[in-house]
Amino acid sequence: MTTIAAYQGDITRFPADVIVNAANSSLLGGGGVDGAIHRAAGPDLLAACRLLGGADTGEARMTDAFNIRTAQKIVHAVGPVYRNYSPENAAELLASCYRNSLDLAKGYRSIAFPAISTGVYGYPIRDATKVALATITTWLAENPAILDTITLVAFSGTDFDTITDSLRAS
Ligand code: AR6
Repeated sequence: MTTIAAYQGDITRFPADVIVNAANSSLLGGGGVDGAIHRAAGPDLLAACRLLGGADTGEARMTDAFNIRTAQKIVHAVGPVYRNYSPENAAELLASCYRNSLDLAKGYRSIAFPAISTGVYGYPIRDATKVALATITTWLAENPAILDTITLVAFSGTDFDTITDSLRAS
């Protein structure tokens, strides 16, 4: 039985075997949660990311967590820029981020996701949370008893409220 939980705070300090980064397709860092993860993990993370050669929207790649001692691995997922797609295609690409991240976390016990694409990439938090929860639920049906906990990490209080509302309704 896998627990789906919500947490408000900084994902770089959240204890989970795998933490997910909301990256861009260069995988070379940026602002938002990406910047926070690179600052906390240290320069070895950038060196590791350079070797990955980027990733397309909807894809994910895994690295070590370096100086982030609360995690073992970081998954770098590239979410869609919301305005660049139809809502249906954006949802499919966001779902693909969650699915690919969960697939990479097989072999670990816990994973924590930030609200991918809902910052500078402009995906409405409520819609993004629905996609996240639907994708996680489907993945769990196909992959039972692999993970103990999947945590959705909100940075702001309003995002946390949206996520807990959606969790309660699901
Ligand atoms: N812990 C948890 N969540 C955070 C943190 C943190 N430390 N910092 C921000 N968030 P964003 P995106 C939340 O913009 O929309 C970067 O430059 C934030 O409040 O980080 O996928 C990349 O390099 C929001 O809810 O990611 C890309 O170029 C969520 O994380 C681009 O931004 C995602 O916001 C990706 O944009």
